[in-house]
Amino acid sequence: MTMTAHSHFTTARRRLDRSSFPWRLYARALRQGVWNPHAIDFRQDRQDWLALTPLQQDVLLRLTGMFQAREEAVTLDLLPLVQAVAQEGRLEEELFLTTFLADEAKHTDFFNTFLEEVAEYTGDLSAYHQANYQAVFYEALPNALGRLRQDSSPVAQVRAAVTYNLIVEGVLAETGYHAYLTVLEENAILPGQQQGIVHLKQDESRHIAFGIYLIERLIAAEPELWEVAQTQMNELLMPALGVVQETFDIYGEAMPFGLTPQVFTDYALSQFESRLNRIASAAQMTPAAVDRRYRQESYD
Ligand code: MN3
Ligand code: FE
Repeated sequence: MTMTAHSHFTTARRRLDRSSFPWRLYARALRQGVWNPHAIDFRQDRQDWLALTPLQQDVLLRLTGMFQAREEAVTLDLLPLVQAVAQEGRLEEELFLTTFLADEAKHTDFFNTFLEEVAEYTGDLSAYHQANYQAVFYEALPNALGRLRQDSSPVAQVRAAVTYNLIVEGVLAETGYHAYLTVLEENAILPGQQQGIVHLKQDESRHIAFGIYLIERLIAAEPELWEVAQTQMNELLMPALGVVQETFDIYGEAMPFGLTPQVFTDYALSQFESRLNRIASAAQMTPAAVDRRYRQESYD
């Protein structure tokens, strides 16, 4: 569908729907999403970095190398979803999505700043992208989102949101930052990096909330899409968990910081399961009931 003319403007016919979930997410982004990676003081982080062992540095560089490319990927790949939502004239959703894309750009900048100011790393991080990581970030994510350029059908939107919000952000980003922050806190290192990760976690939680909302909205309108969502999740859950496993396999018993794969996978799976249940419930609801549930829930 190519839009060549506007039939009307939402804000001419009505005012912004401020009790809608997407508008409330947008309002939250206006309050919470205003942080500046360049205002973070990384001086102590640099001192801490120099006191780490080479193996500890290698683990943190590997994680950063994975986080960095992931943030770049989600920055590069989001636009077709924004466009699909815009084409449907969903103004409140698009307002939120403008903050979403800016958040991802900021996250890309944040890890880059860490590499420059703390690790002072000038090498190529691609070697840290192993087979499962490549399957998700080099293939599955750009495929699912890029598809929307030719086909913005509800099926393609569900596949895109499951891939982007539930797997890449839900299983991988959220879990990665949770475990990473736990390590930094327990070892009392990298205070600037800790501050940034706290912001990133808040940002990601808004993004994931939007993705779940989008998937529920689509499934409530077309319950058959629940099958599509499940198939997409089942296809991607193994490579996503494989990203964790292949990272631990590199270090074996020598893994520093007392890190275990369970810290990652237990958290990932419990978050994933509760979201799955929530989405499954939308398949039994009318679009109006889903909308009402979101309006009634407190999220401020
Ligand atoms: Mn991000
Ligand atoms: Fe995100």
